[in-house]
Amino acid sequence: MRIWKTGAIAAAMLPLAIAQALAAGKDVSSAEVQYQAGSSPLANVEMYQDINPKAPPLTKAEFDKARQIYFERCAGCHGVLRKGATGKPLTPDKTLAAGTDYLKVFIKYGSPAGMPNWGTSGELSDDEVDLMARYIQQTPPQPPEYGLKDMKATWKVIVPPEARPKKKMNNYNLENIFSTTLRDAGEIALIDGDTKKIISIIKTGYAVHISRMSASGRYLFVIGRDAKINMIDLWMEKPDNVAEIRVGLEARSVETSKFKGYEDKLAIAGTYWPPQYVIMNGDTLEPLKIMATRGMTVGEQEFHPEPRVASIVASHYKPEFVVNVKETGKSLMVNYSNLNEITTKEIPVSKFLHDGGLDSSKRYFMVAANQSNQVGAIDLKDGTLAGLIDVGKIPHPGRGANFTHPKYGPVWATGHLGDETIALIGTDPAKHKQYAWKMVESLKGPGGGALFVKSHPKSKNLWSDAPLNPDPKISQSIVVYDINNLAAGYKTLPIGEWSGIKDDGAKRVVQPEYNKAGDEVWFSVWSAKNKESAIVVVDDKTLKLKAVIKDPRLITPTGHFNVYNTQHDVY
Ligand code: DHE
Repeated sequence: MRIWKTGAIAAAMLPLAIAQALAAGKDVSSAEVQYQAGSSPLANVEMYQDINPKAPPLTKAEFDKARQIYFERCAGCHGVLRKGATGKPLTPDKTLAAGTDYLKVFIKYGSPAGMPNWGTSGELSDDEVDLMARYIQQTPPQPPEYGLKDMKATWKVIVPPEARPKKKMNNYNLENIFSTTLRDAGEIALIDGDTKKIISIIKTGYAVHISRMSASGRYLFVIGRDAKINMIDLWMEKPDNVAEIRVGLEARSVETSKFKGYEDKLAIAGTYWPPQYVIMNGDTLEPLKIMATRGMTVGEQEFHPEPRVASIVASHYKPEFVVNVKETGKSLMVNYSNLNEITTKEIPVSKFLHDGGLDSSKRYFMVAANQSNQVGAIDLKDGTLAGLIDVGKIPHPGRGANFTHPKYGPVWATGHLGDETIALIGTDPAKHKQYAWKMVESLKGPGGGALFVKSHPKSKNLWSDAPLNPDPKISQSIVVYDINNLAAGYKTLPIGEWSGIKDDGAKRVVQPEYNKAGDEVWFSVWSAKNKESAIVVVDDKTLKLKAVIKDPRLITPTGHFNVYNTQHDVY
């Protein structure tokens, strides 16, 4: 695992004003940089080179190479249009003033505020550092827009609804199947939760981010980072793709309608680029309605040209999807009952909305505003912001974890990327009003770099991973708390070691996920694509190893989703 050295040398060499302009702000941990700096599929998209005569020249070949490097390494933090996201803006007004030499130092050595040391780490050669310093002084190229016609050109109904089975045609216990992302293989594995055998490996888009279930539990939807959605019919003799579509150039979220009367009727996906979401037919993925998210930010109320769509959740209270828009910091309540004259209510929450999940009553959606160090509680019944809670540094809940705290009643938990704590937030304004929408407790964990927490209504355990912690002892383990004795602290289980993997792979332990019964917990042990990975299953009661699933086809497993728990929002 790379640990970014943020450069004291670089800071010392740079004039203060430039250091401040380009890197000022909060410290960024190596975990955070690693997390944000994932490659964007936009790296392979052809873009128009707009030449600014004031900037150092670039040939077309240099422009194409630099664009590719930018989208592979920089866009996650600095934004597609370089307007700044979690990293600082890199627009020509700022970069031209800094000049090539200063920028080269910055790129080569990094900065104390979290800019990676791309040159001294060996990731970029001196020539590439020079190229990037020139590139970011030029006008940022804009990737193409992507409308209905583009979507339709990629849309395939592989098995039309009338040709699909009328009943379940296999003997699998569908509710206990796990859909596991095989990130770098562009596939998912369907794993039988009862027998722990792989049912099938299904080709998908690149680096599937999440799996979501239709309300009935029949259809599984997965979305790749390249915005390709696959719709898988679990009723088939051998579950497989029945429809697919590419809804944009880069994406992370997909969801389906769950309100009574609309079960399995619609699907929705949000894109990072272009900044928009699309509502589709739930049977076929036919794109029906595209809505843009460009607009004003909360707080300063400034226009943002590329506010990405982060998490999306279906309401159980109304025919609505909650679409969380990252850079503008708004949750949109999108009413899908009339797609022709669609209504959306905009709830200002806090900037940098990212991931989140429902509370145990399913009335409130708890969404992390990660760079704002806050969690918003959206009331899906009243369509209001019930609370905005200050938590630790960079909350990252996944969908979070719900349990009943012995003192505070129902709480929802999130871990943090930027510190070692787990925040517990009271979620029951009816019976525990004094604790509702407050951080009632902050548990101490082993270190930062946590991504996912999990619990289950039938369990007394709370689990937390820390796959991005720079210490392999922490990233290769899991911690577990006894909900009835949180004061006792956590126990550490060496999942990476239990996997029995002998090679020197990263063995990052990622995402606890319960089986349907709530008596075992599954973990991915995630190594690079040329190294062995595994899934480790632990008995929830005894905390002992129950099974290790290994197979050469299990390449880079990351997220995994139990059908029943995903369908019913159990976490
Ligand atoms: Fe994720 C959820 C975005 C990096 C694994 N991730 C999400 C969601 C968003 C998001 C918006 C919420 C979707 C929803 O609920 O509708 N993730 C991003 C990024 O932008 C980011 C920071 C950088 C990137 O380049 O993608 C990023 N994510 C990662 C990873 O590095 C992880 C660990 C491995 C991977 O596959 O890339 C990862 N993200 C996940 C998983 C979920 C997720 C497993 C679903 C959690 C859940 O419980 O639902």
